[in-house]
Amino acid sequence: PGEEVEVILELKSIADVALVGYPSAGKSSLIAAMSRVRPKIADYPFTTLQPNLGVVEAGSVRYTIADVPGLIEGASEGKGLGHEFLRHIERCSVIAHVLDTATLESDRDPIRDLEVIMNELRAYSADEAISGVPLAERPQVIVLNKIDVPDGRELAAMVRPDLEALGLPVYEVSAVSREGLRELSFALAAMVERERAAAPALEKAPIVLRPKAVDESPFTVSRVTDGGEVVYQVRGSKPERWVKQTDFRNDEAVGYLADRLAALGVEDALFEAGAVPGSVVVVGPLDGGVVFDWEPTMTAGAELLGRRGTDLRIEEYERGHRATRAERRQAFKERMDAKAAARQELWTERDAGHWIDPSADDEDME
Ligand SMILES: Nc1nc2c(ncn2[C@@H]2O[C@H](COP(=O)(O)OP(=O)(O)OP(=O)(O)O)[C@@H](O)[C@H]2O)c(=O)[nH]1
Ligand SMILES: [Mg+2]
Repeated sequence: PGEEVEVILELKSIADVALVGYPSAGKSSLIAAMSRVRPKIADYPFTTLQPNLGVVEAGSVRYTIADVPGLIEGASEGKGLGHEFLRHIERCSVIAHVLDTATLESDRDPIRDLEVIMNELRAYSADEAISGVPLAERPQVIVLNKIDVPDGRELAAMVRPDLEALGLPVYEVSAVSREGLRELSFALAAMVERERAAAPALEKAPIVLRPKAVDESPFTVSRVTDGGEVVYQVRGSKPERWVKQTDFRNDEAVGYLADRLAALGVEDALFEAGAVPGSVVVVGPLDGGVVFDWEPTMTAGAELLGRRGTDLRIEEYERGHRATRAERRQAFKERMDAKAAARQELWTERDAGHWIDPSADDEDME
């Protein structure tokens, strides 16, 4: 029989380089200028809602580049579909921050923009099993875009020293005039090659499927016919393990096993399956399991009837033992008779007032 499993597979875009930045920074314009993809470009935020994937050729190096939808402050908390978008960066080994230099009139500037995005990357807890390195710790570059705009070029020159002070390579480009793009694409190619050499196993990592744990029944009881004989078969890792661990020469151990099986519900299940005292019960496989003639534990009476465990007769089953089953049944019957007699004696004593049954009903206490 096969096993039923539940699997969640998540597809994440995979690219060597992720273009990351505020909406309208020019990410789609850049991927269009550097590769053959032609994504939608517009002057309103969140034009891109699904990443576009492009192939860049720089000399002999081919690598993929993705323009991730724009991020805003609070993206790591889900703002502006932040989770959705940050997820796409997870399987990119190099992060290129695209900063808009044509923002002079607004309340934004490249330095502040970078800080915001960096904070979001730091706050985003990626799926370590898939991505390995936290986003904020991946190799990063700064791309100052829109230097074709006069104010943009000026602003880029102003902020460059501060950005370089962060230890990140800085490239001034224009997706419109294509200035600086060749240099940028070769620089990215070199970074990608370094990453590929450093982590060759990343893409080839084996796919691990973790089946969701199912709350399965700890055992099954089935009524089977074995060689013309009706046998109640108990299967289940717990009962089978317990039986294997039991030393059947030790009455205490056998009693303990009986208690555990009863607590697990095996007795009730046997009753339900139609087993009666004396029925043949096999715990484990029919061949090689442990077989015994079933004698239900006497929940209230067991303590009163002598040493713990003497009631339950269990024998390790081996091939060839079946012939003796009739004898064992006979012995069992005799023991049951003896027990019935002992029980009768106890009741007689109780009725005579020698002792009080603590489990008896109130009316019996009178
Ligand atoms: N002058 C100038 N404008 C640019 C440049 N790059 C992009 N733009 C303009 O900036 C606007 C936004 O460009 P997109 O490429 O759509 O920006 P995006 O980063 O992909 O934006 P979202 O998809 O919304 O995140 C468009 O009007 C572009 O024409 C550039 O280098 N120079
Ligand atoms: Mg876009």
